[in-house]
Amino acid sequence: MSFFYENKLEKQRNKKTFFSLWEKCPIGQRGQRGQNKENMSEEAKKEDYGADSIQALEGMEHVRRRPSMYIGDVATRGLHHLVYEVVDNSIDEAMAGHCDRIDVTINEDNSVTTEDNGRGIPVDLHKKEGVSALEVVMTKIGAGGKFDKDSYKVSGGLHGVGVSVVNALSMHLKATVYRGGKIWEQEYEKGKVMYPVKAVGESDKRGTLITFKPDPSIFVHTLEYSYDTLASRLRELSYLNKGITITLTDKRHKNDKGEFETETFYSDEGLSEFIRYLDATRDSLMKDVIAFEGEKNGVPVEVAMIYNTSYNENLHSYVNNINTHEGGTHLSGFRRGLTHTLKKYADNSGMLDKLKFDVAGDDFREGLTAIISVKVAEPQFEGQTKTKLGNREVSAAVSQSVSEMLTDYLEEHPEDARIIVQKVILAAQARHAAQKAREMVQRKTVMSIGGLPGKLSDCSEQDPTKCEIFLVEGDSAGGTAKQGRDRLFQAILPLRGKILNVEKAMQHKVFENEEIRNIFTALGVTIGTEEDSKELNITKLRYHKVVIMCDADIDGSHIETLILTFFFRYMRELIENGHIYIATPPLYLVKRGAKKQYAWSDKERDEIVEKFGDGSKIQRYKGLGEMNAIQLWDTTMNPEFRTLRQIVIENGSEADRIFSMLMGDDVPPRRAFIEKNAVYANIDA
Ligand code: 0RA
Repeated sequence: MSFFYENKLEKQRNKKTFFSLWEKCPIGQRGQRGQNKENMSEEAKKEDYGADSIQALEGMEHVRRRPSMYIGDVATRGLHHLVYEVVDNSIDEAMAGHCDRIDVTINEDNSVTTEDNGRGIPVDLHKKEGVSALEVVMTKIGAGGKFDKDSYKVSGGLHGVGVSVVNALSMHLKATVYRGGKIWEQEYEKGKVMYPVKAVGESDKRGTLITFKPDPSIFVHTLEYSYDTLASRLRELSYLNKGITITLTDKRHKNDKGEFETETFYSDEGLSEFIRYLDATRDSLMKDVIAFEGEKNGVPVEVAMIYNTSYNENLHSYVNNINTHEGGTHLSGFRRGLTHTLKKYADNSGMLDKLKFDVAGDDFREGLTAIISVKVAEPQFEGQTKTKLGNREVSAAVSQSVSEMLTDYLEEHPEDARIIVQKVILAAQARHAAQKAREMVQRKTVMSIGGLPGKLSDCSEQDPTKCEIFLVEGDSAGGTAKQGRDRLFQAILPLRGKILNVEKAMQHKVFENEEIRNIFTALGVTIGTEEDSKELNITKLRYHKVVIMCDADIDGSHIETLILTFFFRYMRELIENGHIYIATPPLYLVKRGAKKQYAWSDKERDEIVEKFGDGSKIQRYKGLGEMNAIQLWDTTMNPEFRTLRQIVIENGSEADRIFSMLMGDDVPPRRAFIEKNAVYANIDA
């Protein structure tokens, strides 16, 4: 089972992604990223300024001083956000019916070029500003949208801030517009115009071409684009906006055949194809995806869904192409419409008559994979990560659309309808069984102190924000960690071997599992309320850092995957709130005489050997157990020197797909993935 974390070994210091799903943020000494510094640009750090002066700042200047306010952060996410921002403008053109092709290229120097065949940004004189409209679009914050008020901007990145923000945060940007038979051009440095818009030639092409190079003084953590990250977002966009051809080309290196890696994303059917892509490794209960689109009270609603044999609910919701991780009114509208319609159908069918207990909302969504995509003219985003839709009116619009369209569907497809109701009944029965198991978890946690697992070595600090818990593979490594830790703020919970694969287990099996119950109780997390049996309560979370610490080998990475799968399916909020980390123990110790140094990759090992010279001795750490308590503390647990990788969900639907593939039943796609990603094979050889 050698499939995890090549990146950890090969590139662990450089923030690379965890097969395109996870961003690894090195924290601690290597790649220090304090919260405050993180959100401030270099320029802002140099100069102190008060609230008044912010208002006086010109828009572009403000973007450079407070980039995180516009693009979320200045790490990997923000860097990629620049591309999404430009592409969003092209998507807008496409949605307005003027564009059907978008080409994205990562250039050799990590600059990015996007080209579309839309109308081209207007270049004529902007009356109010007295310069070319192109210049206004590129240099005025908030001017990025269309000028004609009829076409509202529905697409938009995290904040939908416009290309001028990309311009402000680029050391260089060149805009080329093909429009009215001519080629127009303008260049900028850090958002400042280098020369007035000029015609540089003739062409009957139409469209906009933008090349930008992110400013290293802003993006201090990394300038390296991840092909996989961009690819999964562009793929998602192509499903969400059918009929647009989007390409991605990586010009940084060539493959064995001497070609640049390139992919074309195109979807003819949109969401129903997206469902098939996401559910490729699950067994579906019906032949076709249930899909409908419509409009209610001015809200365009698109839904695609299918039931599969799994026990998981996978709902992915989007507003204006933005993944709304935290859900919101459109998602609750969908749930309500679905429950209401299926319940009515099931009641009328008589199939529930023999059931001795009630069917709950959850039961209608077990084994359901669904995508809800709505377009909202003025979306209000709320929640911790501003990905929760707040617009009240959307709830009724979605719920009514879903009710109407699903009612018709069930009437026209009685066979599918029967399959769904049967699945619902099974889910209700299983939930009934799970209830008791879950109550055991709850009772234990509620009773606190006395209820803590016997295997937990707790810390003495009471303030959860200062506390860490290490989930350690195996009792023996657990013992070492217990000796090596700082007992003031570090708790240790050893886990026995391989924890349950929750991807394949029914809920009640999960709650009956002792290791999993220990995790719940140790963390102080409870689950289940009257209305929603899966709702998490993390308000009593006892440790704000939950660190998974496994051997740096094949088994260790498998256990890491099992634990991450558990958190992803059962405590996703902990991941979303940034509480889950992975420890990175070293792979080697290189010694020569009194000199010694640890290495986290083969490359690093070789560099140290070179530095130390002949006579260097290399010790390979096969597992945590080979280190003594002091070594484990020094390399892996001491906050001053360790590297923790924070687990971040970069793309929710892609993460879901990969987890179901890795942990599910379908072998061939898993093997293909492993072969593409594995590196342990040659490390252990
Ligand atoms: C402002 C107005 C119009 C189009 C655009 C901007 C526009 C922006 C971008 C950014 C990337 N590609 C783009 N394509 C178009 C409307 C133009 C008109 O009315 O002719």
